[in-house]
Amino acid sequence: MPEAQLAELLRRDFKTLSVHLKKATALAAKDKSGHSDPYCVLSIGNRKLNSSVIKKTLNPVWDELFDFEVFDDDKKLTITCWDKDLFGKDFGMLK
Ligand SMILES: [Ca+2]
Repeated sequence: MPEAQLAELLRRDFKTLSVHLKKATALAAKDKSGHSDPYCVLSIGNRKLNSSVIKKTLNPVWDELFDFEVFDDDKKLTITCWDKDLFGKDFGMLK
């Protein structure tokens, strides 16, 4: 971590937010097989963390823990669920 960035981190008052990503149910099927390979992107401000990919399911169970440094001006946690594909880009949001 660059020194300036570290100094900024120490100057600002932050707390740690622990997020427990448990599971999703009845996701849309994005692959021809009738399944999806879901993973989640969790973001607060400009910090992003990815969950693992659970292959070939519409009812993924992640049961993963994430720790975020949260500052006073952070307003929201966004969790977006995506389908992972081997070739090409991830193409869509699962709702
Ligand atoms: Ca896929």
